Amino acid sequence: MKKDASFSYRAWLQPGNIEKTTSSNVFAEGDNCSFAQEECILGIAELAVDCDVSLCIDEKLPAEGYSVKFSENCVKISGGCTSGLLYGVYGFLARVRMGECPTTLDFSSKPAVAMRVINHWDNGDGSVERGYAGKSLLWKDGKLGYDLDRLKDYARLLASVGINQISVNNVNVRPLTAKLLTDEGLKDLVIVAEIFRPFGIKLIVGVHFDSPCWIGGLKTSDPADEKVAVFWKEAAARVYNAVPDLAGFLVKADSEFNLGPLAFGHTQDIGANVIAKALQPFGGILYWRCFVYNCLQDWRDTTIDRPKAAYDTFFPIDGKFEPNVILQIKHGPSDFQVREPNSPLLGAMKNTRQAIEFQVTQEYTGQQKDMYNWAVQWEEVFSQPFNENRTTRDLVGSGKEVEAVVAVNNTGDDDNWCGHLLSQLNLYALGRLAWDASLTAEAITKEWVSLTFGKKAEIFEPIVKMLMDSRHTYEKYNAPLGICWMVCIHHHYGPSVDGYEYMKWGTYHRADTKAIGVDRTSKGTNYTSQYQPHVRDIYENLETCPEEMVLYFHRLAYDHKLKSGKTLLQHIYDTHFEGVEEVEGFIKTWESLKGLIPDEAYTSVRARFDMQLENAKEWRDVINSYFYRKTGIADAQGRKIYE
Ligand code: GCV
Repeated sequence: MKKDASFSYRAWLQPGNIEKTTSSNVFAEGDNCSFAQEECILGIAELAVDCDVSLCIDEKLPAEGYSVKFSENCVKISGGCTSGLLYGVYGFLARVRMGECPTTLDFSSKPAVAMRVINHWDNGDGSVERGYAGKSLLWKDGKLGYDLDRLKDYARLLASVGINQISVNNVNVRPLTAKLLTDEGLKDLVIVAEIFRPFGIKLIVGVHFDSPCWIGGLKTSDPADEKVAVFWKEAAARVYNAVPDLAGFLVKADSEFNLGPLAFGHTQDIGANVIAKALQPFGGILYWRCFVYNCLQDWRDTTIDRPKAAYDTFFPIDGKFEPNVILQIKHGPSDFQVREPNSPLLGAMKNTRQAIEFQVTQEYTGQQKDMYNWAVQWEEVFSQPFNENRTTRDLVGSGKEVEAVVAVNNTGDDDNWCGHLLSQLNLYALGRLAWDASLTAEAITKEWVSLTFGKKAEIFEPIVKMLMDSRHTYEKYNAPLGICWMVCIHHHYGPSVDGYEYMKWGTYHRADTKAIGVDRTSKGTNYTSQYQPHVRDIYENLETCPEEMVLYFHRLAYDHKLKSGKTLLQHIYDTHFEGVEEVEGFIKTWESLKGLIPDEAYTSVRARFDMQLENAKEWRDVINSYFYRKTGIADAQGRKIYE
């Protein structure tokens, strides 16, 4: 039984979240509308606008694009294909829900990138790696298992923001999920594909590089071995026989204890190409992740610098990949930290297809206990320069250099999908930015708030403001100025300044009593040389390096004067005090909404703020005490710092 009467279960365009007024007629012109028709009619009938609506396919439109136009007392929604039509209906519903009058509508839209992808890090036992919203929506008891209605609602949520591919299992493939390539596993995959297909969403399967041994009975997974090539060909044929419209496979190799080509003395292209060739007869894509680094580093060795790993591994083999390989590159060279520069690999390879990878789930950004608007950070990511003429937004917006936007999802079987109700915004934002990279975080935030809470100023304005502030507030009480990684080890919530400092993972701040940071300029690890010359020069020079990430590139003394005139140390103290005060401010704002928004929404978010406040205080006190103890220098304002 659907629970869509409950606020927490609902999200932006779910039927039931849309107010009914009067009824309208919906006409579908031509049989080829039928695929999306049921969903379109359902949505429009729920909305019930005061005019008729006609739906049609217009092949002259861009394939997934659409147009919406009112004329002669009828809103005509046309899509370039059935998915385009569906996106047109969602676009129409969103505009009306946001207060536009159907009779004035005249707009068209098309996606910037062809592949708009959500990766699930869901395990066969129903747990979700870095998941903060309950159990998996897709897996139960060792196999694909789900609540059918819920999964359909989920498909609608994703399609309503233009997502068109999802991977169904964790990139850290374990024996249970490796079975997806077997006849047994495929039975379930067929059913899941049927649920997502009407919403224009294709499935991706995460596969383990060692599958030839794990499930193929071979003694090696060496990609140069002929038997291994045969294994992959047979596996691909079997999967495509069951799910002919599968988008492809996704591989995490040579990373965090997952086997890869390196183990057999090969470069990444040799490993990827054997699988890619097996997918070619079926038009399948191979997403190959670039998160390749040595996670067994010696912290004493200052010559190795983890952020250099992806570029060092992949740039030299640009052009060597099969045409159906897409390299999936995390947006930053570290790992979805609160502040880091963009990966120098993005856009650098001229002859290799690329995807940018984001995290919607809040692994390092408050784990859906703390409010965090990723869209603000993604806008900053898109605004970073690629060279003197272009930004990352241009690489994505052209749909050429970066052909796919991928993100690790933040949903689970919690009633409100995301654990923190306000984290729904992040999933919404990801879809919107993948569709149109030129959208601002503010525009997207306003859309989501108005779709979710309505547009009454006394509700709309404070919620938008809080969400817009949330990323910088979180950053204030987190690791300072792009230093990264001061988190508790393994689970990554809360502060532990030296948690990773003497470990193998390559994530060091190297703080001593005088200074902090790793010199990544040409005088240090020379990481800066991986950027295009214009950008390299910006980061190389302390004067031009953006201050908010200065500690990513430079090692600085605590008494270094920042542009504000404050010392580095005083900046650290101030921001950590401010972060807590701002969270206290969020709580006051939220409390002013009591009675104005549904109780369930009010109560659940209010409870999250208690957790956030505790976290912010913990960060403030641990970070400030750490630096006070290192330096012995007191806060200029004499505030309480624990000794
Ligand atoms: C799926 C980080 C996370 C891991 C994750 C990995 C990845 O290291 O902590 O949980 O593994 O990134 O992106 O593969």
